[in-house]
Amino acid sequence: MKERPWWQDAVIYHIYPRSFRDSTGDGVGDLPGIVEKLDHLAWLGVNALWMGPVFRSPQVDNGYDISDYRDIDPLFGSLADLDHLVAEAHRLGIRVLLDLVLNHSSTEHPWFRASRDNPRGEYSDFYHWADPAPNGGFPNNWRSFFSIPAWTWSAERGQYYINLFAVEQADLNWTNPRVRHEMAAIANYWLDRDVDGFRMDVINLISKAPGYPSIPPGGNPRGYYIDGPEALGWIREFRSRLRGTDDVLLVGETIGTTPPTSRRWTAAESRALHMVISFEHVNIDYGPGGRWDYRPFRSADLAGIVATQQQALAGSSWPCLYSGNHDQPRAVSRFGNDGAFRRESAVAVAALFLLLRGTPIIYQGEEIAMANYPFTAPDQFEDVKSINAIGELTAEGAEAGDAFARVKAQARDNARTPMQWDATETAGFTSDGVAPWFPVNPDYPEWNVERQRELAEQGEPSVLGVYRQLIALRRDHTVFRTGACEVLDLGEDSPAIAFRRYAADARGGGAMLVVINFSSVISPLPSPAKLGLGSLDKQPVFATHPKTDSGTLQPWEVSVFRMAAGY
Ligand code: TEU
Repeated sequence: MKERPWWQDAVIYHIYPRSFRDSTGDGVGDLPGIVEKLDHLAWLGVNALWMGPVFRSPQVDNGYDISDYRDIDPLFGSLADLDHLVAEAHRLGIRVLLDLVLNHSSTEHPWFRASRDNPRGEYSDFYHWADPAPNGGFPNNWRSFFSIPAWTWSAERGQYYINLFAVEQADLNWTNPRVRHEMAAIANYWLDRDVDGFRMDVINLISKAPGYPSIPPGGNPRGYYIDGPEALGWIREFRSRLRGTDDVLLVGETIGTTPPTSRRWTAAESRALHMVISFEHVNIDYGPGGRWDYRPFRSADLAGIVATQQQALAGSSWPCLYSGNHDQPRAVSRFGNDGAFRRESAVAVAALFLLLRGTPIIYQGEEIAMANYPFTAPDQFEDVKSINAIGELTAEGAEAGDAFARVKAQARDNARTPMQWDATETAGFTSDGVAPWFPVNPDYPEWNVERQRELAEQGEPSVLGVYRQLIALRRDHTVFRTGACEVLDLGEDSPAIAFRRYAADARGGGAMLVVINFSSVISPLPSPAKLGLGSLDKQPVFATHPKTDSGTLQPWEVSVFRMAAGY
């Protein structure tokens, strides 16, 4: 009987290294700082960590612009520090995933310099180069994800190159077999240093439509540079070249993909990716104008998206579950209520993303309900994506205040403030007297690990304590790790989200029902009859609120019921 892959029983903890813990006193997080805090991950009960890129980089996009794939940027430490981190994590039973950025490199990478400066040299087609259009303009109408054209002119080469992100991030040409060999060689270099797998940055963008055709007006980039024609085959080839056993985890970040394509990427028979980080639920509040055009959403909208994701990835595929990361506003601010119900809603969001079918990824700070930062002016943004967005919105005629308000709510900067460890001067992120690279959220005296751990150990309500309980619930009840999942239809107007976890091979017998009031108002408890289920055990196996009456759910209340046999 084939052993279950380790990641299907795991909970992964996502670290943004520059904001996790600064051990050297330079104001920036580093690898020894992560080692200092591994006991926090062990206490939570997570089984793996994914850390953002720590390779040599000019840091234009905070490390997602790599100039040397085989060395650690001195900002974060050394190769020896990396080896030590891996060894210490393994000693604690925590696997280590690195963040491989293989769609593009920094324009400071030697490959790019050679490709730019020597059009007939061996690196000439390591990147995507094209002549100007007949009118002298960009070769086509593609736009970058950072609000600028997807092409940049190189005077040295006399051609344009593709940059789907910042100008300083040039897209590698995976059509070139030598590029593909180099990509696998990079991965094997880190596998030889005992890492356990990779999160693969925007890996579904590596295949561009031949000839770089423009996208028809109002068209979608899918097939042009999202989920392009060769991507699946190249990823399958990449995986076939990896050393190590099938234990090596590949988590693809697949921006703009769809649930059916996610299924194809992760189906066992595809032998491509094991899981994908998809975006349907984190685009839920995008209006017609995209990220900076906020649109409110209802609980039923989120339940519908989650249901679609679960259905698409049932069977041999495997979902990846997350409520936020370094590219998203803070989950409690986006999905919850970071005002009157900050603790309760943070727990409700956690229950949704920790108890569905799939592998949860917890982003640093979610376990203590870290919230969006109270930015007051656009010059406080550090992220190239935010800065470019302000420029684009202003160029489109938005008033300065409107442009700022629209970016502030959704800025990636919100999730990049230093981790809040305690109530000392810089929340314990760096040494007293040292200015952190980015400001600490002023709410740190109340919202920090130390305070929440004290509350948890006193048996008082704390987000951190509930995260630990939910992780234990997954661990202790097999059905949460191996069971099938059915998200129940409670109707468009229901503020509740409910789903059933059950053994795929039989109904009931340890099946669980999770019911969450995903709102800030008291709501009717959906009746078991309405849920189409038989009687439930009267006492929940987990509840955030004492069951006073069976008719209502308190704001953001979570209850998990064992279901009677047969359901
Ligand atoms: O992100 C992909 C990406 O496009 C998001 O950053 C973007 O913000 C999107 O609109 C999310 O809704 C990956 C990395 O996670 C990100 O940090 C990098 O900036 C990007 O790729 C380029 O490497």
